[in-house]
Amino acid sequence: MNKFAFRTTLYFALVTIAAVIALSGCGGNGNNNASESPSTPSTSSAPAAGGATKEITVTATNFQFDQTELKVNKGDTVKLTLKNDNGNHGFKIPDYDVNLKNGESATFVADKAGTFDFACSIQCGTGHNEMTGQLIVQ
Ligand SMILES: [Cu+2]
Repeated sequence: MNKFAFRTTLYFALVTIAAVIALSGCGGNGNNNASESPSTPSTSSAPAAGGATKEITVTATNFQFDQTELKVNKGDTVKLTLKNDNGNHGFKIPDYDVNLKNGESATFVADKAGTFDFACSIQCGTGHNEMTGQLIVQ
């Protein structure tokens, strides 16, 4: 009885040691992979957040904007301000959820490349429909 119990205990002890060695080997590899994976996305997202900051003031008159083409680089932080010299005009870029009234500013990250229309957002008079332009994110 005692001998049998001792052998059984010894057997389980050996199995347990073998299992611990096997698990620690796998666990070591798993930990290395896990610590590399999170660092990869954080380095790749860093350049997007590190773009330049561009401050652009668009001046509106009856019936045009002083700039019809705004060029920025993808990843830039853009601070847009609308200034009305005469008339009552707004400034909208629907694709970037920008809609400004006179004197207002909007700051956004140009994270989508492409050409996006902007336009006057206030029905300002006869020339309203000609008050358009494009934001070019390259
Ligand atoms: Cu208008």
